[in-house]
Amino acid sequence: MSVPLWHCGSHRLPLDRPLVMGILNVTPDSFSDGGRFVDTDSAVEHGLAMLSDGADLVDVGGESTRPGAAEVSIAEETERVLPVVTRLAEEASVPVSIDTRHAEVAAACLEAGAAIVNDVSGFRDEAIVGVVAGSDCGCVVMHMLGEPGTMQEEPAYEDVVGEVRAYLLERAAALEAAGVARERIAVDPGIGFGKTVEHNLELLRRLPELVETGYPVVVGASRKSFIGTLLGVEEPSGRVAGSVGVAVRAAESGAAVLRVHDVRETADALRLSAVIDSSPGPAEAAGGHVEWVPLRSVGAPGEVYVPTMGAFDADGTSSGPALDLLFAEAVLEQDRIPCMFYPHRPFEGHDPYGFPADVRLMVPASRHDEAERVVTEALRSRREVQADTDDDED
Ligand code: PMM
Repeated sequence: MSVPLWHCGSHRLPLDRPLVMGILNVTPDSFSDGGRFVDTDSAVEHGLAMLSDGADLVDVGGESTRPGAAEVSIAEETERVLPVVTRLAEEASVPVSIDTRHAEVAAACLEAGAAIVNDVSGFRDEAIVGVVAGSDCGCVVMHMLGEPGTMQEEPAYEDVVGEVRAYLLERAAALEAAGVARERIAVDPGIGFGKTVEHNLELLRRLPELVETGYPVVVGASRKSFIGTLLGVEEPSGRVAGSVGVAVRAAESGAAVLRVHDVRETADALRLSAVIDSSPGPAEAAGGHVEWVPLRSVGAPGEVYVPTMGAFDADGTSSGPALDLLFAEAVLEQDRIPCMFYPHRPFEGHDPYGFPADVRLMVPASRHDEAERVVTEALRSRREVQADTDDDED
């Protein structure tokens, strides 16, 4: 079974487990982290820390869209985000996303290496559609009712899920008509954007209806006010546990990307939830051998581990993805490239090899390209030897 991929510039993000998108607001006035990362160095440092904590993507924003936020000019927004996007695109191994409604900001950030444009207005403006159509970036199409300044003034829907879904499909179709490939598009119901507490809950409860559209679904509920209202917690920093609960629930409902402030907490919770699903009980029962790696060490401080296995099962020429992975592990060990399995090693001694879809071979981000080259080459030679042997036998 092939894993669906989200195409974002040169990145291909496998969607066989939920991805964590870390939020980096470079604004003086966002509701949760406003004012914390206004200078470039502290913003970049926080972005890299989120990667060590397990973020698969970083989303940089320079305009607060909370009701009542001060207007910001395009020049000011660009000045806030561009240096941060530029540095992160250079230093981070994961895709950098730019959260903007403005074509000029999007264009400048794509030029600087951003791989995703996240538009909370759902690409309503022709100009930003033109910018993304002229690039190969990923696109997050979000639903917002009205405009940020007034969106929370008695928002009303006949059927919130039906209307949000229809809007997202209509905007995605407009992007596709402009030349954006379907594989590049993700959709987002826009939790808190022109929605009451009840609207947010209904969107989360009926999330599978958005997942059914076939587009990867992004959910951004982190620390938002409905969580504060429901828990009776005024301070956004007191909403972490509630936010993690919502993220895990959204992932179980099929969300592909969780946009969050609390990366480590969310990534840990999602990993544990995934491990329960891929628990190797049957392999152990069959006398197999299972080796666990501490989940936290995927992204240990100072060294970010990234998957390097995508090509192995896509290749399909060998006796199975688990054998390919074990072969790749041996090749990497020979070349002294550190690697580990996440969440655990394929089950040796178990026939057929137990292989939950989301086992990955991880290598340090800094050695990813080298690892991919070495393993691809080794797999190719093995295939050639195999083909020669087959010929001799004929
Ligand atoms: N929420 C905010 C900003 N940008 N983008 C997407 N795709 N989805 C969201 O839910 C979303 C967003 C506002 O929240 P923040 O201040 O926590 O960033």
